[in-house]
Formats: sequence, C-alpha cells, structure tokens
Amino acid sequence: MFDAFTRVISQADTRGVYLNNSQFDALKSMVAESNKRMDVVNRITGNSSAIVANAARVLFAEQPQLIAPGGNAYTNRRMAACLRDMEIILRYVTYAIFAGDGSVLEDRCLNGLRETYVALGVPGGSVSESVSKMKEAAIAIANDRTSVTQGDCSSLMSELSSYFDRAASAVG
Ligand code: PEB
Repeated sequence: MFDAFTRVISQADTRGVYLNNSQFDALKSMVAESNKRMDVVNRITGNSSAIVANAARVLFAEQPQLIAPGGNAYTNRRMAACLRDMEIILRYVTYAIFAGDGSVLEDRCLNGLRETYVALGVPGGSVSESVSKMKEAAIAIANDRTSVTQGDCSSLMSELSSYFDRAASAVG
C-alpha cells in the first residue's frame, strides 16, 4: 500500500536514484493544498449513507429486475450485502483520495473483486453502475462551492473521478 510519498520513494528506489526537485515540487504542492483533500474526505465520509442510499435507490429504479424475485438484490440479506458492498467501495475511495494514491483501493478492495462477483453470480455491470452513481453524488458534494473559500479543485476532482472510474471498470 502506497501513498503519494511512498510511491515516489519506491519508484526512486527501483531505479537506485536520489529524489529529485520535480518530485519535491509535486509533493510540496500536494502538502500546500492538503486542506482541500481533507475537506473532500470529510464531506464524502459525512455524507456516505446518503451517497450509498441514493445511488442504490436510482440503481434499483433503473434495474428493477435486481430486486424482483430471483434478482441479485432480492431478499433482505442480499439487499444488505449490496448496500454493504457499495459502502466498502466508497470507503476505499476515501482512503485513496486521502493517500493521494490508488493502491489501497486497488490492493485491498478491487483485487479479485470481479472474480468474486462472477463466482457469486452478482452482476458486475450493475455494481459498476452503482459506483458511477456514487461518483456523481460524491463529486457534487465534494465540489460544492457554497460557503467555502473559493479555490481551484479541478485536479483534485479529476483525481477523485479516476478512483471511482477505476472501481467501476474493475467490476464492470
Ligand atoms: C465483496 N460481496 C459479496 C461477497 C463478497 C463481496 C466477498 C460474498 C460474501 C458475503 O455475502 O458477504 N466483500 C465485498 C467487497 C469487499 C469484501 C467489495 C472488499 C474488500 O470483502 N447485488 C446486486 C447489486 C450489487 C450486489 C448489483 C451494488 O444486485 C451485491 C450491489 N454482493 C452483492 C450481493 C451479495 C454480495 C456478496 C447481493 C450476496 C450474494 C449472495 O450471497 O447471493
């Protein structure tokens, strides 16, 4: 599991070289902008239940076969497992955006997840769709500019998008 700092160290060590100025500059700006990153983590964490529940509600409205008899989210046990899976993926996305690196999401959540869903008969495309819906909601909340100091959050938002996209494509 890497963060933005240990990733740079690992890459330098693989080549047997010292850290260089362009790496310092990148990490320096990450530190300087870190309040935004913490705000994003806090906003998503604080709204996680709403993000999951709303995304699930829209998913089941669009794909009612999932909650019909025989569907993969039919019965309370499967519905609970589904909401829990969405919560797990969202939680790992918050870890990744906190660390500034996707490896925690990759290694501890997405690795082998597609195969798990195939084995369980869970439709990966539907899980992928649920992740896309969480992405839209999470970005709307994280990028809400009302009553905060105005700043440029574009690169942070595209980094956040990339973690959701990675999760969606890992299972879809
Ligand atoms: C992954 N999900 C399920 C299981 C596992 C995971 C390992 C089997 C064990 C169990 O039921 O608890 N666990 C989950 C995860 C990590 C982990 C992400 C990462 C660290 O450890 N059903 C649907 C929707 C979708 C869904 C499309 C969006 O119709 C999910 C939610 N996952 C779903 C369902 C089950 C499941 C299990 C319904 C139960 C399947 C079953 O038992 O038939």
